[in-house]
Amino acid sequence: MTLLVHGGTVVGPSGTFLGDVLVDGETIAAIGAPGQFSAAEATTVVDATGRYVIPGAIDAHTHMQLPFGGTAASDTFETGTRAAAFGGTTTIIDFAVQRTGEVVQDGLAAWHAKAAGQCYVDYGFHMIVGGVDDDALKAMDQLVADEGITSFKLFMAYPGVFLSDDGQILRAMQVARENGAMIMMHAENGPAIDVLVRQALARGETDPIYHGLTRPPALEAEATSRAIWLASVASDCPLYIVHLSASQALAAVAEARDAGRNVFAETCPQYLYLTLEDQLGAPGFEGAKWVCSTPLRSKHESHQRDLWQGLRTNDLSVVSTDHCPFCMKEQKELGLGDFSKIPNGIGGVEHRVDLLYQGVVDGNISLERWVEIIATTPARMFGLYPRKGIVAPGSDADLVVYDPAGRTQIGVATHHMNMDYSAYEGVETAGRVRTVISRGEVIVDDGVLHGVKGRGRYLRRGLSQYLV
Ligand code: DUC
Ligand code: ZN
Ligand code: ZN
Repeated sequence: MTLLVHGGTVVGPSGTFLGDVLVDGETIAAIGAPGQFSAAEATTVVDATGRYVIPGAIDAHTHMQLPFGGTAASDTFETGTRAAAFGGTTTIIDFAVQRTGEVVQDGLAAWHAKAAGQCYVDYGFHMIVGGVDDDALKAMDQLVADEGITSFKLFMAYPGVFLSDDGQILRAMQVARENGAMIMMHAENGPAIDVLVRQALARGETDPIYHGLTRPPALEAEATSRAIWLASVASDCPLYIVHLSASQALAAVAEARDAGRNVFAETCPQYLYLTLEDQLGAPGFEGAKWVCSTPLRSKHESHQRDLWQGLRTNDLSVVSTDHCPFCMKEQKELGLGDFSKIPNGIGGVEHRVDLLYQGVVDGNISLERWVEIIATTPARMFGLYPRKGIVAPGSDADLVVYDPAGRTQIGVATHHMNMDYSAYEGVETAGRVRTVISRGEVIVDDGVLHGVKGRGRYLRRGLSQYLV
């Protein structure tokens, strides 16, 4: 079975060129000059004339059906990976969860059970270690050696739920330094935030905007710096700051990177486009739609400008979504009258490719950088490269044919995520996903789903390629 994508412009981090892509089975067989391969001999032909051919995008941060705040994220692996496919994302890396007192391997088995047979695209797992103890530390070694899980998320926030104290963080970092794994850090000072939350509620400040105001940039910056210093004590353990939103936290990452440290960071589309005032501060309870942590930041400060700059300078290496959707009805509504009870999360797995392409059109990033931050770097960062993240012979034939002349309307009426609202309702972006190919199979074409549930495979990952 061969598939030919012809007439397109292949885009990768190292350049852009007119080229035809020949796929044999599940992998890319060759890339040739336009017209080099015979269309008559291909089983399937995809016309990419006037369009970009990019590697299938990789969302390295999703939370399908995550139990949180008395409910669970509303996308299952089925609905979430289907939405991902529509948006040109052909790989997700989701977070399996271990909580205090639980066995890490049991948490992993539970995540495999949720995902197996459900996914439209390929998937891997990071592991959240919510209870760092002797057994959990041993389990980290076992997951790296046997399970293809090479990254572990720790929390400096959510006391009593996920939080690790500094001693636990240091011990996990020491283990990661030894086995080569990446520590992913939710860097917010949770105990200090909880004080501010209690004080706000005591003053009668219950609206969603207080979620943001009680999680100020200083408490993201403090935790980010602390994580960086703790990693230095663990002999420069590889550290990846997730969902970075504040300029001050970015400055700490940039300083560490300038010093040559194994420190990396991601941001998310919501921090690049949405703000504390315009979304979280929407009238009444509307702002609940945008309650996520870290929170949206003030438009009167430098955050968005600095985040785009960080993407250009590589102080921010990746854009992931932190896809963690909750419906307004019966989920976000749990926090009516008390912002601290609003489940934290925004759904966005379907729109990252388009929202970041808008960044190209707006002049914030180059075309090549777009591909790098949505596909190539996540693959290299999390041990999937060169199988994923690049259009090259031998790589999985995960391809997106992207139409720069198209437009994408974002809204609840058209999206495929299991959410009763859209965080980007009414937004229209330049560009449109036309054809999505996963391991040689057209799974979405012009807005029509062709892939089937269960075709997505679990990916065992290697170590990050960025470590020294
Ligand atoms: N942040 C969120 O917004 N949701 C889930 C967990 C997290 O860290
Ligand atoms: Zn987090
Ligand atoms: Zn997350």
